[in-house]
Amino acid sequence: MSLKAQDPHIEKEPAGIGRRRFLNAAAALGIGSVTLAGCKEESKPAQGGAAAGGAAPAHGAEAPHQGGAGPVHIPPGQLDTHYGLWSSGHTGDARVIGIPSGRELLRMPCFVPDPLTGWGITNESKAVMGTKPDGTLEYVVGDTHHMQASYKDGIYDGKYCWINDKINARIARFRLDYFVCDKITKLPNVQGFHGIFPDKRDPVDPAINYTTRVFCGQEFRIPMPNHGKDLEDTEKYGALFTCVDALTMDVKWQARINGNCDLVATSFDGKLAATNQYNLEEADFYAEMMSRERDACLFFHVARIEQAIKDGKFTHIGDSKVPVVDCRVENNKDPKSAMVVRVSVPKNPHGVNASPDGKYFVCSGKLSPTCTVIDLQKVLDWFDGKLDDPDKSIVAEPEVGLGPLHTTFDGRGNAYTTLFLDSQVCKWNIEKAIKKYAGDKTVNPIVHKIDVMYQPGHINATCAETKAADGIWMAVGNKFSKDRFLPVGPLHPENDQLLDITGEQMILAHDNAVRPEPHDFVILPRDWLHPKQVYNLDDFPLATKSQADTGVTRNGKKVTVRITSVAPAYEPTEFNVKVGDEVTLILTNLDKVEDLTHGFAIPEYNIQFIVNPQETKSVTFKIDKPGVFWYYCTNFCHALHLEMRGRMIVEP
Ligand code: RUQ
Ligand code: CUA
Ligand code: CA
Repeated sequence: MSLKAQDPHIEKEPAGIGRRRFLNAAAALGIGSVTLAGCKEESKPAQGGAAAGGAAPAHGAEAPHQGGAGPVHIPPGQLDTHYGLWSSGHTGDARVIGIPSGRELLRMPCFVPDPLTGWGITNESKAVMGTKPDGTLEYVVGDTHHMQASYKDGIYDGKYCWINDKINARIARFRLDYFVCDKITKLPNVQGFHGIFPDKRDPVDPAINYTTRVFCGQEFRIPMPNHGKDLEDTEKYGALFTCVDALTMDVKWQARINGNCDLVATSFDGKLAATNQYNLEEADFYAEMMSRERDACLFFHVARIEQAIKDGKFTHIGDSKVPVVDCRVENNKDPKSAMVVRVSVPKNPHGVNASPDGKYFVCSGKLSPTCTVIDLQKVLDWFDGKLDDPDKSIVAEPEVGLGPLHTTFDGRGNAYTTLFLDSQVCKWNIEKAIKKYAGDKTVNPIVHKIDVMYQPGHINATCAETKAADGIWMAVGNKFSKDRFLPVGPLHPENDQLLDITGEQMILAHDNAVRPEPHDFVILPRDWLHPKQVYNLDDFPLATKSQADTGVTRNGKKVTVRITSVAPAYEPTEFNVKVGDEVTLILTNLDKVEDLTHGFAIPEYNIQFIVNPQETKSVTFKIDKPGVFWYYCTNFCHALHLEMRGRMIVEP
C-alpha cells in the first residue's frame, strides 16, 4: 500500500469527527474539564498549574494505586528502587528500565548498530559483533527475546546478563558493571534460537555455586547440517539444545533432540535444565503442529551429558567442532543412563519457569487453559530408577484461563500466569493446585484475576526466579496497547504495566508506553548491581594517556591519528591526511569527571561515536574525499560544547 500525498490540514470527515468538534466547542465554552472526560476527574490532582489547568486525563476515573509496594511516582531527586533489564525484541538491543517509574534509563546495543554509542562503527564494537572479510558487519538485524542474569547462591550476583538473537542464532553477554556488551557468540547449526537460561550452580562440583553455563533452545527444525542437500528429507531435520560456557562464551556442547525447543529453565541445584516443546509433531505448518493433544517438557540431565562428552560419546554436525550428544528419546530409554526424559504436558505449551523454592517447573499451557506443575525431585527420581513413569512427576494442572504464556512467582507460594487471550493475569496458589490435583475437590487454587491492557506475554516479579523472590512489584509486558496512549499513527506503542503484588489481590499501579517490542525481562533491587561510572584508562590497550602523545603517525598509506578530549577541546585541533589513506583514529577521553561524555563525528565519513570518561575507542576508515571536514563533539559536555571541534584536512 502506498500512502497518497495529502494536505494534512484538510480534514476528512471520518467517524468520530463530530464528537471532536463537539468537544472542541465544549472546551471553548470553558466547561472542558468536566465534559471532556464525561465525568468528574477522580484521580488525585497534582498541585502545579500544568495538571490543574490542562485537559483531563483520558482515563480520569482510574482508581489510584494504594498497595504496599510504595508509590510509583518517583519525584525529582529520588531514584527508582529496582533495575529492570529488558529485552527489546526486533529493535535488536536491550534496555535498562527504572522500576517502579517505568522510565527508560539506557539502551544497551548488542546485535545491531547504534549511532549514539558508535556500536557497529568503532573497531572495538565491530570485533564483538563480528565482521565479514571486507570489514563490514556480518549482521545488521537482531531480534532479542530473553534476558537473564548470572547467579551466585541462587540469587543474581550482578556480574552479567545474557540475551538471545532469534534471527541469527547469537547470544550476547553484557557486563553489568559498565552495562556494555562484551561478547557475542554464534550458535552453530541453529535457527530460531529462542529461550535461554543460565545455570544456577554446578551439578557436580559444590564449590561452583555460580553461573558457568547458559542453555539455549532451538525452535525451528532444520536439516542437520543445513548445507542445501537434505532440503526435503524430514529424517535429516532436527533441533539442538546448546550449552554455552558463561565465562568464555564458547559453545561447550549441543544435544540433538526430537521435536523442538522453545523456552528454557534451570533448577536451583544445577542438575536439571528443561525446555518446553510445542512441536512434538515435528511439523512445518501450524495446523499440523497442533495435531497432538499433548506435547512435552524435555528435561536434560546435565551431569550425564557432560560425562558422555568426557567419554567421547559425541559426533559433529557439518563443519562445526562442537561436540553433539544424542538426546533423542528413543536412544535414552534406560533411566539409569538416560541424558533426557520427556514429561508430557498439554497441547503446545509455552514458557517454562522455575519456582523460587526450587521444587517445581511450571509450563504454561498456551493452547490448553492450564499450567502444568512438575516436581523436580520426581524427575530426578525417574533418572535414579525410582519412578516408573516420568509423567508421574506432574503434581498439578490448575485451570488458569485462556492462553497461558508465562508464569512468575512471589516467594510466598503463589504463581502468576499471563493469559494472552483473556487479557488477564491469574494469581494461583501452587500448594492448593497440588492438593486439588491430588483429589481434594474443596480447594480452589485460583486466588485472583486482574485485567491487563492488553494481550500480555511476558511477566516477571521482583527477583522472582531467585531464592530471594520478594513479591513486591510485578511487570507485565502487553503486546497490544490499543486505547491506552495518545495515538501516534498505525504503529501503537506497547504497554508495560506494573502491578503491586504485596497484597492478596493484585493492584494495577502504572502504565508506561514502550517502543515495540519488548520481550522478556528481569527485575532486581538496585543494590544488587554495582555500576562503575568512570572507566579505567588502563583497561584500554590503545589509550593515549597524555595530550603530549597525540598526533599523526604515518606508515605508508596507513595513518594513525591519536586524539584526546578534555572539555571543551580535542587535542590536536587539526590533522592532515591524503586521499587514499587508511586512517585509524583513536580517541581517548581524558576527562575523569562522572557524566563528562564527549562525542565525535566526522561529516561525510559515517563516523559517530561517544567516549565516556577515561574511555578509548577507535575507528578505521578509507579517505576518499578531499576537503576540510570539521570533526565535532556530539554530546553536550560544556558551555563551549559547540566550540569543541577540529579540522580533518584532506589533501587530494
Ligand atoms: S517468548 S511472548 Cu513468550 Cu520469546 Cu516472548
Ligand atoms: Cu565535548 Cu560536547
Ligand atoms: Ca503440538
